[in-house]
Amino acid sequence: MELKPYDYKIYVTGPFQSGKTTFVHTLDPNTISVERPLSEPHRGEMGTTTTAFDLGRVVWTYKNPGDLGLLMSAKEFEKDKDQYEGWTSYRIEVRGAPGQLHFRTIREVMMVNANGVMMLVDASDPGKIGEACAILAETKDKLGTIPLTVLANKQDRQDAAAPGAVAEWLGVEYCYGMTGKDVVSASEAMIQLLQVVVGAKSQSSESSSTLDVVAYTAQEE
Ligand SMILES: Nc1nc2c(ncn2[C@@H]2O[C@H](COP(=O)(O)OP(=O)(O)OP(=O)(O)O)[C@@H](O)[C@H]2O)c(=O)[nH]1
Ligand SMILES: [Mg+2]
Repeated sequence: MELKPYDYKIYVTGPFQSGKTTFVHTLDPNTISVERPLSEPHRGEMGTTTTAFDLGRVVWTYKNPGDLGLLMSAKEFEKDKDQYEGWTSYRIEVRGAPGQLHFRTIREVMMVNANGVMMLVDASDPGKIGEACAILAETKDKLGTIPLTVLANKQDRQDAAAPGAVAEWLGVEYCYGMTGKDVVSASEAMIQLLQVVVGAKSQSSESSSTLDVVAYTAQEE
């Protein structure tokens, strides 16, 4: 029926090794990722790095307006969709970007048509704040005034700074704490942003102040 494969697109960005690929896979285990092994360990771990993109598909569904509802992979929703008959459901494309600064051109392609942004920062790695600021500036420059949430990621680590401290590092008003490895934490963070994205779309420009608690528009910075 419809040609567009999704209702909203969420762009996931942030510096090198901030946890973007992990986060997208937590939300959708069927995510397609283009990556390669790291050439040297990063903070003691020999992981992978994204060289093109992560492409995940999730569905956000809720019974009554204002409900947090449920977030699940598109595959899981397909399987159980009879259960959600009569609920409001949105198909979401989750598009992760490469964090290495020299992949800027790829990031610019990946963010096209985004309706919202999740900017992940490793709260235990203050050394990456310069790169985080550069990526935040590049994102705002290209996407303008769309809802954007800054996430102080890896809150499960003992050395993670609190979200308020990460907000200060970046000079932003608000940062939301997340553990991208954890499905509850990752889903909550995504739903918070989707509430703003979906609400913002159906509302006039005088958006309600409650929405600003979890996300701010780039123009306000
Ligand atoms: N403790 C902890 N580690 C995490 C979390 N999320 C990711 N990591 C680790 O952080 C490292 C980088 O994770 P990735 O998901 O590959 O990060 P990325 O942002 O996609 O990295 P690039 O593609 O190189 O930009 C890996 O060693 C992950 O295991 C988290 O929530 N908690
Ligand atoms: Mg990655």
